[in-house]
Amino acid sequence: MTAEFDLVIRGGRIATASDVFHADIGILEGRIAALGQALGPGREEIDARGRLVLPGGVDAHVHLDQPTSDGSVMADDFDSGTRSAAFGGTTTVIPFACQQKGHGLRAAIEDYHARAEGKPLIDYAFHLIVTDPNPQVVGQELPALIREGYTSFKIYTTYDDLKLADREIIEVLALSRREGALTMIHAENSDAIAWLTEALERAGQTAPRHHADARPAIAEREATHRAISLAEIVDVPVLVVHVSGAEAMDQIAAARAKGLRIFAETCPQYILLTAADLDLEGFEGAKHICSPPPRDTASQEAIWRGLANGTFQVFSSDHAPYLFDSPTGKKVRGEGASFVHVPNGIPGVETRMPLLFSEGVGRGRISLNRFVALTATNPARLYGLYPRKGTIAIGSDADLAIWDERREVTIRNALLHHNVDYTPYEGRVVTGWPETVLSRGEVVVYAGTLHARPGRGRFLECGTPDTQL
Ligand code: DUC
Ligand code: ZN
Ligand code: ZN
Repeated sequence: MTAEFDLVIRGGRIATASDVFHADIGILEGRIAALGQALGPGREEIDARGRLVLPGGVDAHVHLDQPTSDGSVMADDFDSGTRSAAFGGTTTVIPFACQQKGHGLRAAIEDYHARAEGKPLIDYAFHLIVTDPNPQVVGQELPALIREGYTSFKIYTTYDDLKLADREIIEVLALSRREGALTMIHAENSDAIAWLTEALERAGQTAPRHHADARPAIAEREATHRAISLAEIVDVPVLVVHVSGAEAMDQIAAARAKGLRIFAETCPQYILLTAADLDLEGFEGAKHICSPPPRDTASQEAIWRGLANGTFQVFSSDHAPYLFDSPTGKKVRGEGASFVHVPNGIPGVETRMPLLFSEGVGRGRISLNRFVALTATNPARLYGLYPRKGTIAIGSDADLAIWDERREVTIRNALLHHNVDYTPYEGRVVTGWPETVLSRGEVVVYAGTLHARPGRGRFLECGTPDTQL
């Protein structure tokens, strides 16, 4: 019998953001060509009976090979970072191309494309980080780049080399409104953090755990409230990234209850870590320094509520890969340096989906459909990649992950594929893991082994963000 499809995935239990059903998936030329019972033969076939078939994840907040200003070096480039993503069931990543103050955005884009050249295993797009929204950038560069497929950008209210003043935030929001782009905002009050940090340093309180004291939830709440208010004044949607707990989340929930289109992202560290993880023996707490910092167990519970009730639309890793035991990583200023000099960020691109699956779906905190929405469909929609990415539908790219939902895995850094020398989740037991992962119909991970070459991943131009979620 001649083959009707390049590949048929047979008999799996398929979940999308809205449905769960048993079907075969017929794949032709990298796309899903048919969904049905007893589909005709494929040139190749994968038996997925007893397995769960999900859309490949879209990790919309990933830092790869991003230059830093403190001498540290990100441990993952577009090769190791995308490989690690794929092994964790993710088939699209959206890292950041960061504008250097005083330089244009075009230069940043060219630099990041050069960094990616020949390396990605899976498909990728770019968010821009806008650090210098001068009239040339806002008036000319950004509108042109939005039309070229860079339709989302992150702005900061903190970090001296990144932060924008309120007037600059308003200019970026107004541009997003005019051009149909989506602004993502890192919301923490910079001056409050600086004041608290100086007081802690004067008192000699510089151990990693004081990072959490320097960046309290109130500072995040204030900046979140301000971001929402500015977006309301401009009358444009905004997405608040890496929300850490109830204080900021309540601002978002209240705004959404008023009918404002405020979107929010959270990350594994805010449901699984607390500030106590910054207070480990010696310098170990530095492994968990990220911003905003993890909070407490009540915050974790609040975040779970927000994941379940739709306050959060997106669950990303904020993968920021720094080696722990290295002078180019967390110890860039030596072991025992003040928390101020520890690079911010933790790795998590590979563990993002298994952790949420196990802790969320496995423990009955969120439905399987909500899991798919948070990890794949909603980020694809919000960042203009849907329905090509983020779902299982006829015509969509065949980006799929076949999960063994019963497989128990003890997370060990040695099992992971990133270039970082630790995972914050060492020793944690999860149930459910993606075994086989396809990108545009090509098997990239098969039964836990790598099956494709770096460089096959394609750059994705993003369309207009769908803010009707
Ligand atoms: N915080 C950020 O804002 N970005 C990277 C990592 C982090 O902790
Ligand atoms: Zn951030
Ligand atoms: Zn980040």
